[in-house]
Amino acid sequence: MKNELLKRLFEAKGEPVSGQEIADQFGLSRTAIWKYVKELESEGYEVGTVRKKGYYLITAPDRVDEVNIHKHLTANRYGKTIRYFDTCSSTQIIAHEEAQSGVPDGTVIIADEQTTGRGRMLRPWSSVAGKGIWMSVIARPTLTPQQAPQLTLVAAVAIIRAIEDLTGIEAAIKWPNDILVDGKKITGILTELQADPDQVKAIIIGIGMNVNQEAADFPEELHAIATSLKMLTGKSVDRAQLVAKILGFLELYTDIYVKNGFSPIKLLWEGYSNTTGRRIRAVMLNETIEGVALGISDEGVLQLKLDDGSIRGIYSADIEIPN
Ligand code: BT5
Repeated sequence: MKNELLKRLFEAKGEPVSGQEIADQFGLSRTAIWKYVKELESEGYEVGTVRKKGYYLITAPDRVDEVNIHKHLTANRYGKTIRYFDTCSSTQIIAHEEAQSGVPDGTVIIADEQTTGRGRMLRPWSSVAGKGIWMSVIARPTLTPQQAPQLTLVAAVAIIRAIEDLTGIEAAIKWPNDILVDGKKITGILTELQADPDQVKAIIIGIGMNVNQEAADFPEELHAIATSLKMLTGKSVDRAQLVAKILGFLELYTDIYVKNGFSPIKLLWEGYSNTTGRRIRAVMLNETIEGVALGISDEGVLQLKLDDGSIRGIYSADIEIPN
């Protein structure tokens, strides 16, 4: 009901909405509606009252909840169902549980703050309150498990397009899962799989994006390697609008991948890659090798040309760019 009231306030675009009418429609008392208004105010919404006319919305907080995201959403499936948390351990953990309970394709788990956000190999992911986008999309594309890792690359392209559309910033992709601006990380992607041997059940696409942080919001060890959209432009960005943009592009490019294969995505991806043609170092669990990055294969595997002329396919690594 609170969400319904909020929706009406938004739709009225600052004009008063009659508390009596809503109360009648939902079989509630006017006091009940007033209590919901008070709840909204405690969440940071500013609501005004006009005698005999009703309530109107003065300002809304920058919240990444369902109502705010739905104001901007253009996707058909992605983001239709959104579970928002003020704070949670990790949206990735909740998304895994939800995926097993059978939620629909495109369900989004999103939090204002994560207390134990994580990256690959359980590395910590800094997820302070009110400043970033910490979300996991539960996608159920008809793909084989072998085709699933490419979804990281599909997501990277979608995120770059969304950032560019909303801020004009041209970001670059560092294979496989980093989005960088001026060499500093602005977004990390963590793609995890739930699958049978021959069929994907769910791909959990975790996206961590730094949006409105100032330098001081990052822990000391990230100062040299992380940045945010606000640090780059000096302006705050509406996080809910950005989430909606990301979901729109993510649905678009996932559908293109499922329908037409990886080639069209690969083309876009290579245009945004900051490593193609450069000498790089691939740090893997058991070895570190250097060579020239040639690009990616149709399987999303990084092709590295070693100094002896041989070509190695890299499936998973941290990439460094030597000086
Ligand atoms: C990643 O891992 O880049 C994937 C991050 C995915 C985070 C999202 S948030 C929503 C969802 N829920 C989760 O719990 N996770 C996902 P990786 O490539 O392993 O990079 C991790 C490294 O990035 C860390 O070791 C730090 O060096 C650095 N790092 C941590 N927090 C950062 C931040 N906010 N911005 C930039 N770099 C960060």
